[in-house]
Amino acid sequence: MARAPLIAIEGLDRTGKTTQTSKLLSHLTSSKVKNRLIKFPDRTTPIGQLINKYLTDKQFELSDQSAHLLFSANRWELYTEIINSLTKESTAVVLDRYVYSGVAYSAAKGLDFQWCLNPDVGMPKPDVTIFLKLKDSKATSKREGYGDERYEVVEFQDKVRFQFEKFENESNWHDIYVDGKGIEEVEREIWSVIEPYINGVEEDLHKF
Ligand code: NYM
Repeated sequence: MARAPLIAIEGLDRTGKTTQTSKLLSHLTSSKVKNRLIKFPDRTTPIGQLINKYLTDKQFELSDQSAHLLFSANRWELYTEIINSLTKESTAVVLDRYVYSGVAYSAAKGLDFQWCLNPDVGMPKPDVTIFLKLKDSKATSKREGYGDERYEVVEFQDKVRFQFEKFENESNWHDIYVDGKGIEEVEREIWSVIEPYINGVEEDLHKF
């Protein structure tokens, strides 16, 4: 028996994740695959609202550890929904950021990598992860609105990228470079990675 796939789209800030995630959902729908999007942080939940304040209000201070645990708690708020979608509802779940972002952003601040992963232990592992990658992290700093939120600073993004790269040996992790490519070219590359998974994956869910 097969179940629906769990697909994660990861990347640094402003690499086009949200645009590409919506393109991917359209491809899934055209291929008659039931699908849903979950974006992390999910800013609509009670914990998500606190995270939104933290990200947008630079006067609102939290310790790095507390912020980290809130991001993880925000994923646990959606745990049951994710599992039910994949199993009971045969619905592919596309995640716009996930555990990898959680670890990479906090470890980039200097928190211990394994400590950062621990609160997410038990969350389902994606069947396939796309990492939208930049050769030059300055490339996106010219995008409109860059710097509005906490973390949107080129030097910090370089540190985040270094932490993300520690996950590159995860199974089913795919790097896709975005610099100098048009939206459609990246969209085609993503689809060629995802398409083999859309008709279902082996039933067992792997966990972090
Ligand atoms: N972020 C996101 C974290 O620091 N930890 C996490 O666990 C997650 C999911 O939130 N700069 C950071 C990365 C982004 C910020 O995400 C908001 P987005 O995708 O820009 O809304």
